[in-house]
Amino acid sequence: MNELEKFFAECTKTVDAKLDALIPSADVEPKNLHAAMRWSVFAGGKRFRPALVFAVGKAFGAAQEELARAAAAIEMIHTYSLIHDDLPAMDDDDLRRGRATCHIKYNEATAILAGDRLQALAFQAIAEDKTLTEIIRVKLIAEIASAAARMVDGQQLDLEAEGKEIAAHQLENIHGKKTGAMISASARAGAIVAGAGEDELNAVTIYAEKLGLLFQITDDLLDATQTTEILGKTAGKDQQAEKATYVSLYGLDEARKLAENVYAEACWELDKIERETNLLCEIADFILHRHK
Ligand code: GRG
Repeated sequence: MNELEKFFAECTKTVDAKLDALIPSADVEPKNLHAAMRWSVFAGGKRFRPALVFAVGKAFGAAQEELARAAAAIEMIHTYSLIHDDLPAMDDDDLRRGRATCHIKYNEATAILAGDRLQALAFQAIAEDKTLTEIIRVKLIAEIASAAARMVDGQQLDLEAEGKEIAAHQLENIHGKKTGAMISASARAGAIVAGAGEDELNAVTIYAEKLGLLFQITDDLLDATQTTEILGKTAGKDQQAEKATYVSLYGLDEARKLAENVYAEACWELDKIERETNLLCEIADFILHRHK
Protein backbone atom coordinates (compact mmCIF):
# COMPACT_ATOMS: atom_id res chain seq x y z
CA MET A 1 0.00 0.00 0.00
CA ASN A 2 1.46 3.43 -0.93
CA GLU A 3 1.10 6.53 1.28
CA LEU A 4 -2.02 7.79 -0.51
CA GLU A 5 -3.71 4.38 -0.27
CA LYS A 6 -2.87 4.33 3.45
CA PHE A 7 -4.36 7.80 3.83
CA PHE A 8 -7.59 6.74 2.03
CA ALA A 9 -7.82 3.57 4.16
CA GLU A 10 -7.42 5.60 7.37
CA CYS A 11 -10.10 8.10 6.22
CA THR A 12 -12.49 5.26 5.39
CA LYS A 13 -11.96 3.71 8.82
CA THR A 14 -12.61 7.01 10.64
CA VAL A 15 -15.65 8.05 8.61
CA ASP A 16 -17.19 4.56 8.70
CA ALA A 17 -16.90 4.46 12.50
CA LYS A 18 -18.61 7.87 12.68
CA LEU A 19 -21.36 6.81 10.24
CA ASP A 20 -21.94 3.63 12.24
CA ALA A 21 -22.30 5.66 15.45
CA LEU A 22 -24.65 8.21 13.86
CA ILE A 23 -27.02 6.02 11.82
CA PRO A 24 -29.58 4.24 14.01
CA SER A 25 -29.15 0.48 14.29
CA ALA A 26 -31.29 -1.80 12.12
CA ASP A 27 -32.68 -3.24 15.40
CA VAL A 28 -34.36 0.10 16.13
CA GLU A 29 -37.83 0.90 14.70
CA PRO A 30 -38.54 1.64 11.91
CA LYS A 31 -36.16 -1.26 11.31
CA ASN A 32 -36.55 -1.43 7.53
CA LEU A 33 -35.76 2.26 7.13
CA HIS A 34 -32.58 2.05 9.20
CA ALA A 35 -31.58 -1.18 7.43
CA ALA A 36 -32.10 0.52 4.05
CA MET A 37 -29.93 3.50 5.07
CA ARG A 38 -27.20 1.14 6.22
CA TRP A 39 -27.54 -1.02 3.08
CA SER A 40 -26.60 1.93 0.87
CA VAL A 41 -24.12 3.69 3.16
CA PHE A 42 -22.08 0.56 3.97
CA ALA A 43 -21.97 -0.79 0.43
CA GLY A 44 -18.30 -0.03 -0.24
CA GLY A 45 -18.29 3.50 -1.70
CA LYS A 46 -14.88 5.01 -2.39
CA ARG A 47 -15.32 7.64 0.39
CA PHE A 48 -13.63 10.17 -1.88
CA ARG A 49 -15.52 13.19 -0.46
CA PRO A 50 -14.73 12.36 3.20
CA ALA A 51 -11.06 11.88 2.21
CA LEU A 52 -11.10 15.36 0.71
CA VAL A 53 -12.56 16.83 3.92
CA PHE A 54 -9.75 15.16 5.90
CA ALA A 55 -6.99 16.07 3.43
CA VAL A 56 -7.85 19.78 3.22
CA GLY A 57 -8.55 19.97 6.96
CA LYS A 58 -5.17 18.36 7.65
CA ALA A 59 -3.36 20.78 5.30
CA PHE A 60 -4.76 23.69 7.31
CA GLY A 61 -4.13 22.14 10.73
CA ALA A 62 -7.50 20.70 11.87
CA ALA A 63 -7.59 17.54 14.00
CA GLN A 64 -9.19 14.40 12.56
CA GLU A 65 -11.85 14.25 15.30
CA GLU A 66 -12.99 17.80 14.42
CA LEU A 67 -13.44 16.76 10.78
CA ALA A 68 -15.15 13.40 11.26
CA ARG A 69 -18.79 14.52 11.58
CA ALA A 70 -18.55 16.91 8.62
CA ALA A 71 -17.01 14.09 6.57
CA ALA A 72 -19.78 11.67 7.64
CA ALA A 73 -22.49 14.27 6.94
CA ILE A 74 -21.21 14.84 3.40
CA GLU A 75 -21.05 11.08 2.75
CA MET A 76 -24.65 10.75 3.99
CA ILE A 77 -25.83 13.46 1.59
CA HIS A 78 -23.85 11.89 -1.24
CA THR A 79 -25.40 8.48 -0.49
CA TYR A 80 -28.91 9.96 -0.36
CA SER A 81 -28.30 11.47 -3.82
CA LEU A 82 -27.21 8.09 -5.19
CA ILE A 83 -30.28 6.33 -3.70
CA HIS A 84 -32.62 8.88 -5.29
CA ASP A 85 -30.67 8.98 -8.57
CA ASP A 86 -31.15 5.21 -8.94
CA LEU A 87 -34.95 5.36 -8.55
CA PRO A 88 -37.20 4.41 -11.49
CA ALA A 89 -38.27 8.07 -11.86
CA MET A 90 -34.63 9.04 -12.47
CA ASP A 91 -31.85 6.72 -13.67
CA ASP A 92 -33.83 3.52 -12.96
CA ASP A 93 -30.81 1.44 -12.00
CA ASP A 94 -30.63 -1.86 -10.16
CA LEU A 95 -26.91 -1.92 -9.34
CA ARG A 96 -24.92 0.49 -7.15
CA ARG A 97 -21.67 0.07 -5.27
CA GLY A 98 -21.58 -3.53 -6.47
CA ARG A 99 -24.92 -4.56 -4.97
CA ALA A 100 -28.67 -4.16 -5.51
CA THR A 101 -29.86 -0.54 -5.36
CA CYS A 102 -31.87 0.51 -2.32
CA HIS A 103 -35.30 0.39 -4.02
CA ILE A 104 -34.57 -3.10 -5.44
CA LYS A 105 -33.43 -4.49 -2.09
CA TYR A 106 -36.24 -2.80 -0.11
CA ASN A 107 -38.92 -0.91 -2.06
CA GLU A 108 -39.36 2.46 -3.72
CA ALA A 109 -41.06 4.21 -0.83
CA THR A 110 -38.45 2.96 1.63
CA ALA A 111 -35.63 4.09 -0.69
CA ILE A 112 -37.12 7.60 -0.97
CA LEU A 113 -37.46 7.80 2.81
CA ALA A 114 -33.96 6.38 3.42
CA GLY A 115 -32.55 9.19 1.25
CA ASP A 116 -34.64 11.82 3.04
CA ARG A 117 -33.63 10.45 6.44
CA LEU A 118 -29.92 10.49 5.55
CA GLN A 119 -30.13 14.12 4.49
CA ALA A 120 -31.89 15.16 7.71
CA LEU A 121 -29.41 13.19 9.82
CA ALA A 122 -26.47 14.84 8.05
CA PHE A 123 -27.50 18.32 9.15
CA GLN A 124 -28.39 17.15 12.66
CA ALA A 125 -24.92 15.60 12.97
CA ILE A 126 -23.23 18.92 12.23
CA ALA A 127 -25.61 21.02 14.34
CA GLU A 128 -24.79 18.76 17.34
CA ASP A 129 -21.03 18.51 16.72
CA LYS A 130 -19.53 19.31 20.13
CA THR A 131 -15.96 19.41 18.80
CA LEU A 132 -16.79 22.63 16.87
CA THR A 133 -17.84 26.13 17.91
CA GLU A 134 -21.40 27.17 17.11
CA ILE A 135 -20.10 29.65 14.49
CA ILE A 136 -18.21 26.92 12.63
CA ARG A 137 -21.26 24.62 12.82
CA VAL A 138 -23.48 27.30 11.21
CA LYS A 139 -20.85 28.00 8.52
CA LEU A 140 -20.68 24.27 7.72
CA ILE A 141 -24.46 23.89 7.60
CA ALA A 142 -24.74 26.89 5.23
CA GLU A 143 -21.92 25.54 3.04
CA ILE A 144 -23.31 22.01 2.77
CA ALA A 145 -26.97 23.07 2.41
CA SER A 146 -26.05 25.38 -0.45
CA ALA A 147 -24.04 22.61 -2.16
CA ALA A 148 -26.87 20.08 -1.69
CA ALA A 149 -29.27 22.59 -3.26
CA ARG A 150 -26.96 23.11 -6.24
CA MET A 151 -26.65 19.34 -6.63
CA VAL A 152 -30.45 19.04 -6.92
CA ASP A 153 -30.54 21.93 -9.43
CA GLY A 154 -27.89 20.14 -11.48
CA GLN A 155 -29.81 16.88 -11.38
CA GLN A 156 -32.96 18.63 -12.68
CA LEU A 157 -31.00 20.32 -15.49
CA ASP A 158 -29.37 17.00 -16.35
CA LEU A 159 -32.74 15.24 -16.60
CA GLU A 160 -34.09 18.04 -18.79
CA ALA A 161 -31.05 17.80 -21.10
CA GLU A 162 -31.49 14.07 -21.84
CA GLY A 163 -31.79 13.38 -25.56
CA LYS A 164 -30.91 17.00 -26.44
CA GLU A 165 -27.75 18.44 -27.93
CA ILE A 166 -26.12 20.82 -25.50
CA ALA A 167 -23.09 23.11 -25.72
CA ALA A 168 -19.90 22.68 -23.70
CA HIS A 169 -20.74 25.57 -21.35
CA GLN A 170 -24.14 24.01 -20.57
CA LEU A 171 -22.50 20.66 -19.83
CA GLU A 172 -20.05 22.39 -17.49
CA ASN A 173 -22.90 24.21 -15.74
CA ILE A 174 -24.86 20.99 -15.20
CA HIS A 175 -21.92 19.02 -13.85
CA GLY A 176 -20.50 21.93 -11.86
CA LYS A 177 -23.76 21.77 -9.93
CA LYS A 178 -24.61 18.06 -9.97
CA THR A 179 -21.17 16.63 -9.21
CA GLY A 180 -18.93 19.64 -8.51
CA ALA A 181 -20.93 21.34 -5.77
CA MET A 182 -20.59 18.54 -3.19
CA ILE A 183 -16.91 18.02 -4.08
CA SER A 184 -16.26 21.75 -3.57
CA ALA A 185 -18.20 21.67 -0.31
CA SER A 186 -16.06 18.73 0.88
CA ALA A 187 -12.82 20.63 0.34
CA ARG A 188 -14.22 23.89 1.70
CA ALA A 189 -15.64 22.11 4.77
CA GLY A 190 -12.13 20.93 5.67
CA ALA A 191 -10.83 24.50 5.31
CA ILE A 192 -13.77 25.97 7.29
CA VAL A 193 -13.26 23.58 10.22
CA ALA A 194 -9.55 24.49 10.25
CA GLY A 195 -10.34 28.23 10.21
CA ALA A 196 -8.46 28.90 6.94
CA GLY A 197 -8.12 32.54 5.83
CA GLU A 198 -10.08 34.16 2.97
CA ASP A 199 -7.30 33.86 0.35
CA GLU A 200 -6.65 30.26 1.33
CA LEU A 201 -10.34 29.43 1.09
CA ASN A 202 -10.48 31.02 -2.37
CA ALA A 203 -7.54 28.93 -3.61
CA VAL A 204 -9.09 25.76 -2.11
CA THR A 205 -12.36 26.59 -3.86
CA ILE A 206 -10.71 26.88 -7.28
CA TYR A 207 -8.69 23.69 -6.66
CA ALA A 208 -11.91 21.88 -5.66
CA GLU A 209 -13.82 23.17 -8.69
CA LYS A 210 -11.08 21.78 -10.95
CA LEU A 211 -11.16 18.52 -9.00
CA GLY A 212 -14.96 18.29 -9.44
CA LEU A 213 -14.60 18.82 -13.17
CA LEU A 214 -11.80 16.24 -13.32
CA PHE A 215 -13.99 13.79 -11.39
CA GLN A 216 -16.84 14.24 -13.88
CA ILE A 217 -14.64 13.88 -16.97
CA THR A 218 -13.11 10.68 -15.59
CA ASP A 219 -16.60 9.47 -14.58
CA ASP A 220 -17.71 9.90 -18.21
CA LEU A 221 -14.54 8.18 -19.49
CA LEU A 222 -15.09 5.24 -17.12
CA ASP A 223 -18.77 4.93 -18.06
CA ALA A 224 -17.71 4.65 -21.72
CA THR A 225 -14.71 2.35 -21.28
CA GLN A 226 -14.99 0.30 -18.09
CA THR A 227 -17.02 -2.82 -17.26
CA THR A 228 -20.07 -3.00 -14.98
CA GLU A 229 -18.18 -5.53 -12.85
CA ILE A 230 -15.32 -3.13 -12.11
CA LEU A 231 -17.50 -0.04 -11.67
CA GLY A 232 -20.03 -1.77 -9.40
CA LYS A 233 -22.74 0.16 -11.28
CA THR A 234 -24.16 -0.29 -14.76
CA ALA A 235 -21.59 0.80 -17.37
CA GLY A 236 -22.58 2.47 -20.65
CA LYS A 237 -25.66 4.15 -19.16
CA ASP A 238 -24.79 7.60 -20.54
CA GLN A 239 -24.83 6.49 -24.15
CA GLN A 240 -27.95 4.40 -23.56
CA ALA A 241 -29.79 7.43 -22.10
CA GLU A 242 -28.38 9.70 -24.85
CA LYS A 243 -26.77 11.84 -22.21
CA ALA A 244 -24.46 14.67 -23.18
CA THR A 245 -21.10 13.83 -21.60
CA TYR A 246 -17.47 14.91 -22.01
CA VAL A 247 -16.99 11.78 -24.12
CA SER A 248 -20.00 12.38 -26.37
CA LEU A 249 -19.00 16.03 -26.79
CA TYR A 250 -15.22 15.67 -27.30
CA GLY A 251 -14.55 11.98 -28.03
CA LEU A 252 -12.35 9.70 -25.89
CA ASP A 253 -8.92 11.13 -26.79
CA GLU A 254 -9.86 14.80 -26.40
CA ALA A 255 -11.69 14.06 -23.15
CA ARG A 256 -8.51 12.38 -21.82
CA LYS A 257 -6.42 15.43 -22.83
CA LEU A 258 -8.92 17.73 -21.18
CA ALA A 259 -8.69 15.67 -17.98
CA GLU A 260 -4.88 16.03 -17.98
CA ASN A 261 -5.11 19.80 -18.42
CA VAL A 262 -7.67 20.15 -15.64
CA TYR A 263 -5.44 18.05 -13.36
CA ALA A 264 -2.49 20.39 -14.02
CA GLU A 265 -4.65 23.47 -13.35
CA ALA A 266 -5.85 22.01 -10.03
CA CYS A 267 -2.26 21.47 -8.87
CA TRP A 268 -1.12 24.94 -10.03
CA GLU A 269 -3.80 26.49 -7.85
CA LEU A 270 -2.30 24.74 -4.84
CA ASP A 271 0.97 26.65 -5.35
CA LYS A 272 -0.85 29.74 -4.07
CA ILE A 273 -1.30 28.12 -0.67
CA GLU A 274 1.67 28.33 1.68
CA ARG A 275 0.97 24.98 3.32
CA GLU A 276 1.97 21.37 2.70
CA THR A 277 -0.34 20.58 -0.23
CA ASN A 278 1.38 17.57 -1.84
CA LEU A 279 -1.37 15.26 -0.62
CA LEU A 280 -4.01 17.42 -2.36
CA CYS A 281 -2.13 17.23 -5.67
CA GLU A 282 -1.75 13.46 -5.22
CA ILE A 283 -5.53 13.21 -4.76
CA ALA A 284 -6.01 15.00 -8.11
CA ASP A 285 -3.53 12.56 -9.68
CA PHE A 286 -5.48 9.66 -8.16
CA ILE A 287 -8.71 10.97 -9.72
CA LEU A 288 -7.01 11.39 -13.10
CA HIS A 289 -5.82 7.76 -13.08
CA ARG A 290 -8.70 6.05 -11.25
CA HIS A 291 -10.12 2.81 -12.64
CA LYS A 292 -13.54 2.97 -10.93
C1 GRG B 1 -30.95 12.67 -6.95
C2 GRG B 1 -30.75 14.88 -5.77
C3 GRG B 1 -30.17 13.88 -6.65
C4 GRG B 1 -28.93 14.09 -7.14
C5 GRG B 1 -28.20 13.10 -7.89
C6 GRG B 1 -24.87 12.28 -7.44
C7 GRG B 1 -25.93 12.47 -8.44
C8 GRG B 1 -26.85 13.62 -8.26
C9 GRG B 1 -26.13 11.57 -9.41
C10 GRG B 1 -25.30 10.36 -9.59
C11 GRG B 1 -25.12 10.14 -11.03
C12 GRG B 1 -23.70 10.20 -11.41
C13 GRG B 1 -23.13 8.96 -11.93
C14 GRG B 1 -23.00 11.32 -11.29
C15 GRG B 1 -21.60 11.44 -11.69
C16 GRG B 1 -20.62 11.64 -10.60
C17 GRG B 1 -20.90 10.91 -9.37
C18 GRG B 1 -21.54 11.66 -8.29
C19 GRG B 1 -20.53 9.63 -9.26
C20 GRG B 1 -20.75 8.80 -8.04
O1 GRG B 1 -19.83 9.15 -7.05
P1 GRG B 1 -18.63 8.18 -6.62
O2 GRG B 1 -17.95 7.65 -7.85
O3 GRG B 1 -19.46 7.00 -5.95
O4 GRG B 1 -17.78 8.88 -5.62
P2 GRG B 1 -19.11 6.09 -4.67
O5 GRG B 1 -20.11 4.96 -4.76
O6 GRG B 1 -17.70 5.60 -4.77
O7 GRG B 1 -19.34 6.94 -3.46
